[in-house]
Amino acid sequence: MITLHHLENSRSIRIIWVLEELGIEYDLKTYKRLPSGLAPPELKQVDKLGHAPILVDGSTSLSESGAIIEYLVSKYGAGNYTSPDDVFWKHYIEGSLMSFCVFKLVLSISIEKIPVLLRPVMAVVPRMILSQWVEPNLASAINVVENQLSNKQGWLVDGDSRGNPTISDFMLAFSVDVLVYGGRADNLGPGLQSYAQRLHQHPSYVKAIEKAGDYRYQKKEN
Ligand SMILES: N[C@@H](CCC(=O)N[C@@H](CS)C(=O)NCC(=O)O)C(=O)O
Repeated sequence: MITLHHLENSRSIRIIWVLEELGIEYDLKTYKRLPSGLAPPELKQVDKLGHAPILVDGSTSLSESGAIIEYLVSKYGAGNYTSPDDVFWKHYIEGSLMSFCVFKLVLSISIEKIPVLLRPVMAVVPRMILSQWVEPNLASAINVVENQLSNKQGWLVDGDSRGNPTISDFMLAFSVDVLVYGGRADNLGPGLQSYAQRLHQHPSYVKAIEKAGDYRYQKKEN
């Protein structure tokens, strides 16, 4: 039996989606973040890295969402859910796009935690890092994805031969949610916006969100 160790409001939604899309049976163990935003210490007892997601399949225990997705698709995907183009996107999404998303989130939160009266002085350095390094890099990473998605009606690399999402989409979904619904990115292009809408109507993704517990990265109902 497969067990997925999932942290609320996190990348581990990617793995819930893969499990739902591939129709794999699994146990879901959901953890809440500590008030600091970190994962609770119990996750370290499952895997020494202590980060979500962690997948346990019999005697195999894996962390790193990209590795878990590749493992599930190659073991349970019956040759589907892949495209030769995944090689670039799976690394670009986690290595470049997500890195700059995380830098932006961490620096923005740290600035917000500085008492308002002290911000003009104490926020000078984090604001400089944000404006000179993080934001330009994040904007160009977003642009790379937007260019790929513009004029597309389907998946990031057009799906597999049966029209299923591929590894690129399983990786991208969380980044799209953070960008489109996370409230910290302005002026996103129509490619990302419409991809987010399609994703949130895709049955297995809808199911993944239902199962994910607290998940703040979704369209707010008016
Ligand atoms: N590159 C890793 C990132 C793992 C990671 O940082 N997970 C976050 C959730 S999005 C986490 O566990 N955060 C809690 C913490 O840092 O304590 C992956 O793709 O799995």
